[in-house]
Amino acid sequence: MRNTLLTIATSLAFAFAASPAFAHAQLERSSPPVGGTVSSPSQIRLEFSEGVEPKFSGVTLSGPGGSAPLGAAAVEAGHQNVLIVPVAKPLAPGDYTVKWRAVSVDTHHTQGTFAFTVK
Ligand SMILES: [Cu+2]
Repeated sequence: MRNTLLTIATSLAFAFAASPAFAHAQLERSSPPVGGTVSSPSQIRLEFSEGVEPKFSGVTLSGPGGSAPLGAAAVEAGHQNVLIVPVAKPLAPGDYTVKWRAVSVDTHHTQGTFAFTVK
């Protein structure tokens, strides 16, 4: 019985270590916030759980007028885990979808989608 439990515990540890969603660059916080309602933002700011490579990371933004023009993605000074993407033009009111992709400093890829509303 003791050996069986130990085997299960070991298997779980391996399952977590092998999971691609574990310990990579996950989105922890964003501005505009996920599901939030805001005035037209001047930038999209994404805070990840670990450092990201701005050359291989970025976002697309789509809304009522189609795809919104964005500037080049960069990391925030002193915060390799924060990706900043300038919004080129004021956004018309409506619902927007952010699709982000990130390559973390350990070269693992993650991606996700969230929505916000411009009032
Ligand atoms: Cu990783």
